[in-house]
Amino acid sequence: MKTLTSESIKKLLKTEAIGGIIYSFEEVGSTNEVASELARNGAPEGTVIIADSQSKGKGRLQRRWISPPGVNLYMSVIFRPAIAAKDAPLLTLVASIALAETIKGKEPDTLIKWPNDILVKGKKVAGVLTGMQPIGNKVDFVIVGIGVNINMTREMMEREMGEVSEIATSLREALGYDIKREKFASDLIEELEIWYHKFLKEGKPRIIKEWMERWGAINRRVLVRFDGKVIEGIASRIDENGHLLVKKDDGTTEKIIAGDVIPL
Ligand code: BT5
Repeated sequence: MKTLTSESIKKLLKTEAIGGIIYSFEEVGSTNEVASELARNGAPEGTVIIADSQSKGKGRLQRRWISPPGVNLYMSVIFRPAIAAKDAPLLTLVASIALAETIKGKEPDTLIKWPNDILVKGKKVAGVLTGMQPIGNKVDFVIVGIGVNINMTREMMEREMGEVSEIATSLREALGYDIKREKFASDLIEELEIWYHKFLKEGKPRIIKEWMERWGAINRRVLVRFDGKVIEGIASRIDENGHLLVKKDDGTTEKIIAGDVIPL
């Protein structure tokens, strides 16, 4: 089995701002943790960390990201934008748009699921986990971690993921053929660069608008679990902070900062 190396990705990359430095590892606990450590030690913006497998891949809210070797992409990018700390979650949206664009080039049935999932044919193919280190009320660095199921077969997903495999998919499963991971990684880095620069130049409204155009649940009836509560209503939009607004049947609107959405 071929591991994913920084050289193989750099050979294909047309950009330098992101991916000018790429560290690749056979196995780490979590690429987000390696990235945080490097960022704390001064690694520049655009540094990319990739691992062939993760022993402690992380999702949100202490959840696990299943990260077997040889088949997928586990990548973290260090950003150092001159923005307010409260705007750091916008980078999750930037990464989701970049992911959706990279995947849509191969499979048109690609949608974003709030806040950080990418669905292909209705199943989760990728997730984004963003971490931030502030200095005062500004950002010191943001780590954007991206996991994409690329060449896992259904059989592998069932074996590695158990029940989770029912809601998961891979690009290979959707497309019916293997994808070159280094090409996918370089395409994704290029999209990240495009959308990150749009964010820096044009600001939040452009990103919110582009994100909503790729969102699968706009004006759909949803059930949301958050803060130990469950509500039902119409997912109307996200606000300028990326929080989800759900209009309940009693006419009031609930703002959700972190939670899980199930379309009804
Ligand atoms: C996420 O969390 O979707 C964020 C995933 C981010 C993973 C990347 S990999 C590189 C970087 N380093 C890390 O340590 N993490 C990032 P969340 O929305 O909480 O989704 C987690 C849930 O997705 C789990 O509870 C499972 O139900 C499901 N899941 C776990 N592994 C999966 C996989 N490989 N494919 C699809 N679904 C999965």
